[in-house]
Amino acid sequence: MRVIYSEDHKLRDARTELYAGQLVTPFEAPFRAEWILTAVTEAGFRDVVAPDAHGLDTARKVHDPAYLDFLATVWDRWVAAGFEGEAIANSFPVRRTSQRVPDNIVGAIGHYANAADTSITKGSYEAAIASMRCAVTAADWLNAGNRFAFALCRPPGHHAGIDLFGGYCFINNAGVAAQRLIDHGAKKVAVLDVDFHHGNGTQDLFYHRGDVFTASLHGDPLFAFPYFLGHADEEGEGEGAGANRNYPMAPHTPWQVWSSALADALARIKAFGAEAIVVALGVDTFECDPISFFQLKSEDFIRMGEMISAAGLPVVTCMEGGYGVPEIGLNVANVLKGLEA
Ligand code: SP5
Ligand code: ZN
Repeated sequence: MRVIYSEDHKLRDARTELYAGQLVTPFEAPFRAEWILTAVTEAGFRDVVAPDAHGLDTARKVHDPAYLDFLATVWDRWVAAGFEGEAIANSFPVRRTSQRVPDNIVGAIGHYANAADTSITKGSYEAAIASMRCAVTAADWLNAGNRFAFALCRPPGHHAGIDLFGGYCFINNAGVAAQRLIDHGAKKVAVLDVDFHHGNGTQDLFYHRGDVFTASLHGDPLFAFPYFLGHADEEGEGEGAGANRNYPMAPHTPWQVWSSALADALARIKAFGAEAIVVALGVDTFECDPISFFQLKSEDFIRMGEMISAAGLPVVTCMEGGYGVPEIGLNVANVLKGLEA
């Protein structure tokens, strides 16, 4: 298992997250990656390398280039407008409104936001690029003929859509990794999203494509972020019809129920003919996660890795969510152990 990690994740260290009507210290913070890195190396995964300095070529195939330009410039535009706080969207192009991109930065940030939980700061873009580079470098490890890579991505990516940021995500790392595998010659790949939250961004990227199967196991959006996507009747459209599968699950879902959804997803990934799996790994399914409501225990993450490995395909794992508690490191290491078992 090669581990790809960049210190540049620290460039994203926001002070604010709009949560429960207050600006709190963000759940998605640098300590997460530090704890995960420490735990995986202590568990014996010592082949840790920095990512290659990839540009945006692969990202431009899954994101709107104008959106990537927005990400690159939003902080400077926010500062130029004279604002002193972090950049937070507060006006949105909702039902029955125009989808033209406003010139005004407050309008532009609202246009490109799918949630107001994600404050943009100086350095957020640079950290997002480093995170994406981890994912591309991990995909290339598979392209070179290896079976497993772990991209210790931070910030996470699975809520980032074609032209949308939010849910702590800016560039869809797992989506870029999937594209990278396709560009290297894979005819079909799958993104398997086991983060507690629906992978709305990843679903958006590939909803009309027949070459990337997307599956997400998550808290039912009737009760959980991102609220507006992730229902079981979203199955893909056009070329992508039948190539998206959602497994929304109720509050307090335990491993026994969750793992039968995983078994179904893996069977569909095999039937689809995927040549590799990109796992969008959030460990916010853990029973003690501060913002989620599933009941997975630390040992369950070993079984999770084993089940995914039993599909017999190469696997690139990209870090997504998992918050607050020290066990996030152990839980990630357990998945990696299960994969290699
Ligand atoms: C990558 C990832 O896991 N992103 C998640 C973003 C969630 N942001 C909104 C958090 C709102 C949580 N509300 C839960 C209430 C618990 N009492
Ligand atoms: Zn999550």
